[in-house]
Amino acid sequence: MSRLVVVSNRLADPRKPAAGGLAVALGDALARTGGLWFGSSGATAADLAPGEGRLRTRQAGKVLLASVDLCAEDHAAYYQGYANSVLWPVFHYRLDLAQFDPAYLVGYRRVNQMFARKLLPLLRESDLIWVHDYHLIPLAAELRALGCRQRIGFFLHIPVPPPLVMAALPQHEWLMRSFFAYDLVGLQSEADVDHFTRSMVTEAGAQELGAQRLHAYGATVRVAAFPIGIDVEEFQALAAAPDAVHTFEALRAEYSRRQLLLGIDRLDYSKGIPQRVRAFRQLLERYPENRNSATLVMIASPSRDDVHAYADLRQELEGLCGAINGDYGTLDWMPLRYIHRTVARRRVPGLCRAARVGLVTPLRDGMNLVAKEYVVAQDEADPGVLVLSRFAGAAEQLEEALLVNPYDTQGMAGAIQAALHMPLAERQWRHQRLLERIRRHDVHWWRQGFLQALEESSSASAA
Ligand code: ADQ
Repeated sequence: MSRLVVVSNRLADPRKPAAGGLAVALGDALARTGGLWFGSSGATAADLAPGEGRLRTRQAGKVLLASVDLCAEDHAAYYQGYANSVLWPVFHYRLDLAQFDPAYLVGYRRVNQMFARKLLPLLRESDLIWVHDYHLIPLAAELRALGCRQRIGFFLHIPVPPPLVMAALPQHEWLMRSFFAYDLVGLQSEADVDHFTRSMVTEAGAQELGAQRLHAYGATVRVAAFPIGIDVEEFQALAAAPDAVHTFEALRAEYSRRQLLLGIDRLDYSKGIPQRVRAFRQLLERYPENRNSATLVMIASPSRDDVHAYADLRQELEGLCGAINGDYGTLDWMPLRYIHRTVARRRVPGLCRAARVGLVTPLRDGMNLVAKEYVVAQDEADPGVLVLSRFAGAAEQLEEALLVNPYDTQGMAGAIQAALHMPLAERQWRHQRLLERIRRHDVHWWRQGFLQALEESSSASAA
């Protein structure tokens, strides 16, 4: 069995439960093969110059954790700049929010080159390398330039936009070319595979070879959908533990005569949070029987505060939330509770279970794991209803959710009304089907599927 090497922008200690399902699932696989996890530490060091990094290694059980400190300038250009102010908005179809500063791209390349230099000496000949997400797209090309011949796979956690959106990215040819240094590219959904393939064919002149293979620039890459799942058993264990049970009981008692709706996200413009608030307002307006009853709890964890677009979103949201409470609140009922904080992971299942309706309404999302967590947390005898944006990757799998268009405020209000008043039998059959699919396609299925496909691929350098 090959040793697994995971590379991601940030390291998480897989032994800490707060790390979440993905870190735990990758940690399991790493522990089995005695692996290496490589990424940035998130810390910046004043004594480093651009392009320099300080590597630290630490053994955590059978896993070697290797993290790299950057200088503040590199962190700003690579992480806040190119990754989060260019790739994130463009890949979420938000060209209006992208900041195409050429210095960002220079920093992004510089940091990826430095990561390749730091990683190369840690590699063994038979390693299987799994690179994660948009921060590291050119990493394989940089490793290959240094002579790395191991198999390298890439998984993109965010969506792929259609070809003409991708083409708006200055130097997109360079970015596309860098995907061909991988042996396998995994995407979240079939829609993403379609967009990716069409971009490569129209913009990079790639040939489709069949069997999910694309050929361009003298290399062949396999591209396929590997929809990510959650660790169902871990989440169920979390749901049965005291913190989640207490959270559930406290909310049930508080809302015994009211209906609770829940939204949990990072505060990000891709998550459709203002659109959700507008739909909730419309619900109260059009269906007055919900006044003094339906209560929306929204927990939005702080995210990327240092990027401009996020501060604007925060302001917009505070205005919308304040206006609803001002217009519809009474002395003993506030329609909306907006909390700009991260809740402890161990309380999330209790929150989900207490909510009659789970609102997951992104304008675009690679997958969205909250949708899956909400379903798994429900009481099978009396389950709540998932209202899910059709623009989340999860919608391809979760057809029995009430699928909505978050841009259609009236339509979304109608779906929320239907969810609040759905008969028990319908709630149960929808829930059973969703749960069954989420169980079958969990995070272990995802990881095994990807790694097996990578094992089977021949190295790009050998092709
Ligand atoms: P994100 O956009 O960060 O990730 P998402 O899938 O929505 O993520 O959630 C990830 C985790 O964060 C979930 O386990 C959720 O419970 C937790 N979480 C979110 N908000 C929280 C809050 N306010 N408090 C506590 N916990 C919170 C990217 C892509 C997604 C893709 C994932 C995984 O953007 O589309 O699903 O990666 O591939």
